[in-house]
Amino acid sequence: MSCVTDRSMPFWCVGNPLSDPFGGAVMDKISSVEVAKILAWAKGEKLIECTSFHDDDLVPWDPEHLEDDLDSKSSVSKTLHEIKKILDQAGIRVHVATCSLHGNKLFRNGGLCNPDPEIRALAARKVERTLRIGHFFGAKYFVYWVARDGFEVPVCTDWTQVYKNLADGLNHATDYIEKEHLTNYIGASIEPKPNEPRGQMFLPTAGHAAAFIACCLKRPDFWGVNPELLQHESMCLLNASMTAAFLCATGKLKFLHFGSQIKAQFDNDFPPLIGPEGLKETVFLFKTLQDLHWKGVVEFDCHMLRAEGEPGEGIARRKQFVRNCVEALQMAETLAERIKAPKLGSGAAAADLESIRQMCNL
Ligand code: GLO
Ligand code: MG
Repeated sequence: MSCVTDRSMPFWCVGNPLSDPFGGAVMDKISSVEVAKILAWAKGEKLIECTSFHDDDLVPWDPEHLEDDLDSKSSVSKTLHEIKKILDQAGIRVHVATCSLHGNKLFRNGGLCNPDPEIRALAARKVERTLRIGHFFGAKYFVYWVARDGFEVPVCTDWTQVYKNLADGLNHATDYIEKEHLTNYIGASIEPKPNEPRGQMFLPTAGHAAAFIACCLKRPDFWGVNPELLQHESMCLLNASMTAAFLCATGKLKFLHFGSQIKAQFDNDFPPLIGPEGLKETVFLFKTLQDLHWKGVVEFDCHMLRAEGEPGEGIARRKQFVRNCVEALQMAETLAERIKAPKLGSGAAAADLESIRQMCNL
């Protein structure tokens, strides 16, 4: 039995024109409306049920007009309505609204944890606008990804303020949800990451995030964690099955971000099962989730390989990318189902070999 209730493909993964720190975009940039049309196609093909977005994926942000979404005559409001019409007609639900606090250079030294109170206030207003946009689309979750809330040089970091500022920023988000009656949100989630874009991030692992929620936030039951497996775990040599099991045991596993990764490298964000490593970890992850009877949303958070982009063929390549992700997820689940319960205590090496034999039908 599949543990995946819904498959989500975010705007930022489909829209990506494939640039990296060493070279520019290889594919055509497409508008958020065009991304919505690709998602609508994917829903029609029965590949996905939902999507997610950063505010900036849909519409530009102007710090001089912090409430442009509320002005029905603004181009922001018009674009949001246009996108909603496409998603609604296709029957795509919105899973997550997340606030981009990493792209704009104003947030280069952090968003909610920025040492400058004026930038923190601006970040809070951007979060409010994102929450309103998410409400408009009926998003189920608000997500905080640590992004630029981190450091390179510990002695330049005001450790007396970091976690207080972070708690204030996240509590402000839930206060705003309550005050404005944004009842579409059934929860909020923290996405931990060890590093990149900062040298170190303030919530590097699922354990840090879960402890922070329990000890520092006003509404711990509303908050959970969405780990990114394999990428963020494998970057710091943690094991995806253990993270999933830990979050299930603590009742904090909200949903998964899913992709593939070479261990201890920069954030590869390879599509699932793609790349030289990770097949076994991915299959074992789904076996663990099946054994734990977890059921939930799997959201692809990965990107086409830059080498696979083809100038002039952006739409077709993007559609193929969505299909590949979904097929890889099905393969991982099918392989996980093939593994019969290993005899616990039978010797780790023997159990491991047996699972490979079953997976590969040997
Ligand atoms: C980057 C993260 C990022 C988040 C996204 C949602 O490494 O995975 O893509 O998932 O901003 O909050
Ligand atoms: Mg992610």
